[in-house]
Amino acid sequence: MTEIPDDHPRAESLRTRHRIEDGVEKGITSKQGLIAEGRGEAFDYLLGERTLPSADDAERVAAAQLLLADHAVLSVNGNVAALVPGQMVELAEATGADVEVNLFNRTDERVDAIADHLRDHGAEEVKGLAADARIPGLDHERAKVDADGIGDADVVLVPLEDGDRAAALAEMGKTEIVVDLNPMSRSPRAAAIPVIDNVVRAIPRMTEHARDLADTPDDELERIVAEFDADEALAAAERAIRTGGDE
Ligand code: PTJ
Repeated sequence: MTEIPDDHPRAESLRTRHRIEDGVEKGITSKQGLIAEGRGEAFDYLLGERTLPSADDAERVAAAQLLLADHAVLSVNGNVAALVPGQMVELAEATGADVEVNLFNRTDERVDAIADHLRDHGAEEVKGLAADARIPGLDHERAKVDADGIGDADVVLVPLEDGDRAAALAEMGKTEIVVDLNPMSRSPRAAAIPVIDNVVRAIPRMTEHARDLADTPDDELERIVAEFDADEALAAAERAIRTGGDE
């Protein structure tokens, strides 16, 4: 891999790209994951490769929602496993959530490789290997979930994917938090809490917020969640893209 100098104007973005390449080489990330990364990079560029204030608000609301959940599950696909494996485990620990592998291009080899990778990054239990329940209305591999994981969850964090599972989970009455760089994509539009930010920035910030909110009473957490306006969060990100920076 070519050394990326720290003073390169897009150093962080290039390092992220290399992590996805590495994920493909290790059998964690699908080749389509490279294309998804390219789509994400384009939106991140338009957003100024930074966390917008509206995204930081959404990350705090997401943390409050995860802390309030009876059973929260963080869904992990091949891109998320390559980009933020340890950070997902930390978020799970900070919020009491489970971690579950859920893949669009599902093969047993990739599920096992991702589960091992998450364990290498500190996960004690990884769900998604049993795949003994189905999300109704989905006819592809992403419908396969664990009955005692996403099947049972009341809150699901869905970072970075296409929109149909997001809509199907919402249909099942689950509260969804979606992280996606494209505010016009179907998944964040189906979410109760859309987070328009790069997963590499969003997940550590959610963990920080969860730690700050750890001792907050439930009624205060409920107020934080109730005051969130999903449409406004999406509109703020779209404005930032269209105006070249301002929300
Ligand atoms: O590992 P698998 O088999 O489950 O497959 C995962 C991918 C991501 C390949 C699959 O879900 C897919 O093809 O997704 P799409 O339809 O390309 O959508 C990916 C979405 O994630 C797009 O809206 C991108 O803008 C967004 N995205 C890409 N990279 C990032 C991102 N959002 C946040 N952070 C990123 N780093």
